[in-house]
Amino acid sequence: MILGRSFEDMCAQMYYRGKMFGFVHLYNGQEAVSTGFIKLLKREDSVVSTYRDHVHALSKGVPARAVMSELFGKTTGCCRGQGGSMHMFSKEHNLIGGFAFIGEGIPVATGAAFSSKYRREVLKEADCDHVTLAFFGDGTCNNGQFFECLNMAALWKLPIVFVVENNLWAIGMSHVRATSDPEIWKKGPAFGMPGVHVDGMDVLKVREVAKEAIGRARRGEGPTLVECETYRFRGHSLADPDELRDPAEKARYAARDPITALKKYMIENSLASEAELKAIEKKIDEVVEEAVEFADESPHPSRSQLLENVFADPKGFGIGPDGRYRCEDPKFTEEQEFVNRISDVHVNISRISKVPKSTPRDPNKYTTRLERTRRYQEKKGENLTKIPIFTE
Ligand SMILES: Cc1ncc(C[n+]2csc(CCOP(=O)(O)OP(=O)(O)O)c2C)c(N)n1
Ligand SMILES: [Mg+2]
Repeated sequence: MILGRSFEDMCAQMYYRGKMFGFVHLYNGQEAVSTGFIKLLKREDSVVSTYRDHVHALSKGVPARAVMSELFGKTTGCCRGQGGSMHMFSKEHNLIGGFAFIGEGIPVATGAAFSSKYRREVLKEADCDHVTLAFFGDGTCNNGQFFECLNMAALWKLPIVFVVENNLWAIGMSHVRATSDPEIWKKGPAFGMPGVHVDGMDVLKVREVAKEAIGRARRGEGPTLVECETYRFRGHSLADPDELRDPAEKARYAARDPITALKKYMIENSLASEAELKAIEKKIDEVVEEAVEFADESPHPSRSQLLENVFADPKGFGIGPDGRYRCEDPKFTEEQEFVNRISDVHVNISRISKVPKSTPRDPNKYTTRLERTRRYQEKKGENLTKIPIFTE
C-alpha cells in the first residue's frame, strides 16, 4: 500500500513537471482494494484493470521502474513506452491491461477466466486453476458489458471475481444520482452469484472477503461480485481540479485513510514498531526515486516503433529511409506528408485525407474525412486543419 501511495504521489510531481503525457489517473485512497485482493494471487492468475491501473500493476509484481518508464513513454516501460498511463500490460505478470474505455476490461477478464476453465476442462490441464480479477468502478456498473459478463460468468461458472471499486464518483457524477439501486453488490444474486459488500478502506476486511471469493473461483464454484466502498483522495485525473466533491465528504474519507488505519492497527497489536514502519517507508521512497531515475535515463522509443503492432495496413504511412514520417502510397495521395521535428508534429488533414483517385465516389452516398472536417470547421468556426499529435 505504501508503494502504491508513494508511487502515485511521485507521478503527480512528474506529471506537473511535464514528464508524462495524456491523462493520468491516480489511485490514492483506494490502495486497500488492490493490496487486499491482488496480494492473494499466484503469478499465473490474471488481473484486468482500468485507466486507474498503476497500482494494480505494482501489486501484481510489475517492477516500479517498468511502470514509471511506461509513464515516461520510454522503451524500458512495461509496454516499451507505447501504452502509457492507461494501458499498463505485462504478459509476464499476467496483467492483461489497463483500458481507457470504461467497461472494456470486463469482457477481456471474462474471456481470460473462460480460457482457464477451457484449459482445465477441455484441454485437461488439471493444474490450471487460475483465477481472474476484474477491477472497475461504480460508474462502470451502469454499462452493458457489466451485465452481459455477469450473466456469462454465472452461466458458465467462470473462475472470476468482479471487484467494484466504488469510490462514489464517476468523474463528477455522484454514484447515487446515476444508479437506480446504488447497492451494487445486490446485482450479484440477480445473476445467481454471491454479492458482497466490504469496507474498501480496511485492507484486512478486503483481504478476508477476497480470500473467500478467490478460493471459490479456484475451486471451480464460480464467480463472485464484490463491492468495495472506497474513495479517491485526488481528482478524477491529474487534469481535474476536483471542485465538485464536498470538502466534508473528502475529510470524512481522509480520516479513514487505509494506510494510517493499518499502521495504527499494527502498532496497537504489537505487530510492528514505529521504527519498523518508518524503515519500510524509507525503503519504498528509495524504490520510487530509483524508478524515476531509471525512467528519466531510459531512451525514447525509435520512430520506427510507432508503427509496430499497428494492425491496420500501414502502407500509406511509413517511416522513410531518411527517418521521416511520410505517406508513400501513390494511390493514397500524390503528395508526401513529412513530419520533421518531434516538437512540431502536425497532421495536415487536407493532405492525408485525399481519397485514392481510383476510388469511385458518389458524393451523395458518402463524404471524405476532409469534407467532414471542413463542414465541422464551418459549423464551429474553428480551424482544425492542424491537429498536434505529439507535444513535448
Ligand atoms: C465507454 C466510455 N464512456 C465514457 C468514458 C468517459 N469516462 C472516463 S472515466 C469515466 C467515469 C468512470 O467512473 P467509475 O467507473 O466510477 O471509475 P473511477 O474513475 O471512479 O475509478 C467516464 C464516464 C469512457 N472512458 N469510456
Ligand atoms: Mg467511481
